[in-house]
Amino acid sequence: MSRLVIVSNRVTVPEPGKPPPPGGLAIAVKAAFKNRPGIWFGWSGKIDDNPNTEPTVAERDNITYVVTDLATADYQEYYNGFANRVLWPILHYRVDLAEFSRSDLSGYLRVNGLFADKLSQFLQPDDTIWVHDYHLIPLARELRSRGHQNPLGFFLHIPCPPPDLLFTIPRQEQSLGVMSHYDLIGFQTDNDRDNYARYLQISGAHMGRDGQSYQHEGRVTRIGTFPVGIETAEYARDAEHAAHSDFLRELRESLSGRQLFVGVDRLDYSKGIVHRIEAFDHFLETEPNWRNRVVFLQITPKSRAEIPEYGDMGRAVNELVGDVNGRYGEASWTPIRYINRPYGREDLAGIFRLAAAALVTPLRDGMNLVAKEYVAAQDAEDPGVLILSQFAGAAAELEGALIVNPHETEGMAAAMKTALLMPRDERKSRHAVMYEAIAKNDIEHWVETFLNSLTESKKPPFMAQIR
Ligand code: GDG
Repeated sequence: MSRLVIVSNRVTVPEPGKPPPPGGLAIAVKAAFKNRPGIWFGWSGKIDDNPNTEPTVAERDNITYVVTDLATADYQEYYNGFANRVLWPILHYRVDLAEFSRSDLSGYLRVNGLFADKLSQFLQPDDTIWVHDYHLIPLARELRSRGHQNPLGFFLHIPCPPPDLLFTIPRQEQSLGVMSHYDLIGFQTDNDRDNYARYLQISGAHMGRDGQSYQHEGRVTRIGTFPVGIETAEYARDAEHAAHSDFLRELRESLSGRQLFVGVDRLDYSKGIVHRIEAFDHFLETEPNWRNRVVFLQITPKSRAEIPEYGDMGRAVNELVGDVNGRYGEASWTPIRYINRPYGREDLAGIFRLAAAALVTPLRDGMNLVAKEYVAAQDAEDPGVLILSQFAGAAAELEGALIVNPHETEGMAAAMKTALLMPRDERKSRHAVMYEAIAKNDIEHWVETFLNSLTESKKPPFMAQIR
């Protein structure tokens, strides 16, 4: 078995007693190493302006963590700049929030070159390299230009919007346009993959007959759909276990028989937290009978706090939560419990199991693992209801959810009521369909299908299919 080398923007070396930071990518990627040894390379999360500092190497289980620091300008231009103020908003359909500068783009390209330089010394010719997410799109070109001919795959964790939106990225040919140096590009949904294929066609790429591959300067790149999953069985076990913890007992007692709604999201404008609270407000307004009978727990660890749009959004949520609690709250009941700290994974699993409904209502999301975790955490005999945005990638797989449009306040409020009143038989049948889907397409399935497809991409019969 060849070694697996995974590259992602941020890599956290596990420390005993310290919970990993919240974020779907790291959780998914870690699972790739379960049955194979390898290297996980990326940014340490530290800033260091000395250009001669060597990457730090740490062994944990069968993973060799290799992490490198970033200089202040790199951090500002690559991470806070082009990646998170251009690519993140535009790929989430929010052109209105994008802020482009040429220096940020050159910082983005520079850091991709820097990553390639630092990673090169650790690479062996038969390593399989898997690059993750929008921060590192140009990495393949940088590695190829340094002579690496390894199988190279890329997975985009976030959405890929239609070409009209992709073309709003200034100088997109320098960032998105350089994907042809990969052998395989993976997307979360068919919709994302098809959007990218249309972008390629419009850009004049030489497409294969199947419409799922293209050729550029002698290299064939395949594109495909690989919906990311979770460790379904383990998560279900953790949730069952957590249901008996002291933490859960205290939470249950604090509800005094009220029903629980839960939302868990990084503090990010893509997650639709403001729209969700407005819908809960509407629900309490129009369904006075439910006042004092339901509590909405929103767990929202802060993220990307240095980016102005995130600060603005954080303030908007604070204001709205205060407003709703002030209008409906009573001495013995707070409608929204809003928390800006992460919880441990087991506690979270227990909360999911206790909640009558999860509100997973992003305005756009590549997949959304919280939706899948909520389903995994349920007691199959008395499960809760998943309220899920039609704009989360997960909606393509979780047919048993109550699907909502997060832009329609009344529709979301109606779904909240439906969830609370749904008979047990219907909850069970909806849950069974969803559990089956996430058990079949779990995280191991995701890893195996992507890596097998990457290996296939390198085989000659496939290459012969191109016109
Ligand atoms: C990106 C894409 C895609 C959250 N709060 C806490 C906590 N979390 C965990 C959740 C979940 C993960 O973080 C969040 O994953 P999501 O998928 O919901 O969202 P992103 O971070 O935006 O992830 C997304 C994903 O990559 C994978 O491809 O699904 O579309 O945007 O696992 O449970 N975990 C703990 N405490 C918290 O307070 N322990």
